[in-house]
Amino acid sequence: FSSTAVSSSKSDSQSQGSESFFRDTLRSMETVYLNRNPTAKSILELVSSVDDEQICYDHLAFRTFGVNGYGINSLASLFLDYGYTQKEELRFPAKKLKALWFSPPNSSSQDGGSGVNGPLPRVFISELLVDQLSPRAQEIIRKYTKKSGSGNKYAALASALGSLTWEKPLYSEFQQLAGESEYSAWTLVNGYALNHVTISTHRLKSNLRNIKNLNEFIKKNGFKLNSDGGVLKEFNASTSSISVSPDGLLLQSSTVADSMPFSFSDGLVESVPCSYIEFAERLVLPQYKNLSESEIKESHRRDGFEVGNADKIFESTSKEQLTRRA
Ligand code: OOG
Ligand code: NI
Repeated sequence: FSSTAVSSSKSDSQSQGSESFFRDTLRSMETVYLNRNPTAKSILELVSSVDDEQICYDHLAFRTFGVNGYGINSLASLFLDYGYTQKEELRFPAKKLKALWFSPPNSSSQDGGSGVNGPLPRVFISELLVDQLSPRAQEIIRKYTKKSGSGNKYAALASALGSLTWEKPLYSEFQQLAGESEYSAWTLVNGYALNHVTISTHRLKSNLRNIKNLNEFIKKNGFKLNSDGGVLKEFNASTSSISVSPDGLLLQSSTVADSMPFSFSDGLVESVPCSYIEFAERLVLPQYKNLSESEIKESHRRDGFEVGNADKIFESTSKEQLTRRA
């Protein structure tokens, strides 16, 4: 017999089984996210209620501590094992972060489904460059990751369960980190939890497929969008919450994160930022401009991420945004 035939049929049956396990894992991560973030849940319900929309996720995003095996790779291994491909690295020197994004396997089925049942999303994973923080901040992060033992090996499991792999910190430690890096404080109390899902606006059917219309709709329904809110932005109010890549083809916006009470190990219960929801519109690449509407596939659109856009989206969990009026 031909060994290639045997191995290909074997891998076919393997990818069937593994895809459903993989999607179940994503579904658990999503359930944790929806239970903790009422704004994200309401917005997903609201958008799907508009002419029975099927929602496609553009990407899922996670945050990690880049220290002792707790960085990007601790979560990326799940996605790589289930057929994702590592793509470009992005750097954010001021925030002391780096990120990698991963493209989904194109073998994925269920193109008609919604959310985690739909086309598999891209994945964006960032990590804090812990070595660059102050000695005090490093001490806190190293203390908890060390206490976590081999927790980094169970990053995906922790995300699916909604558990921290380390002990809960003291409130004073959370505050210390928040003063230096909001990202580090967020990661200390949220761990590997899904940071956001992103609605792919161009794959909606109603006029909400235009991100401007979607933003107006979200605001009209009483939700607050992440924006710089700076004086200069006031002159440009209609677009202030939308980030546009230099090529003009990737448009993104996001809500301000919800907050939840968190029980710190010293008994204090304080409100901490959780997750947010993002919107992304990917326009058709210039070389495919002549394709008809029905011929346009996701692969004909602007792919990837953009440092300038991401830099602003990271602010969705910042204190400045959470305490902003209107
Ligand atoms: C990620 C922010 C960047 C994007 O799509 O560029 C991002 C985060 O807040 O962890 O989501
Ligand atoms: Ni994002």
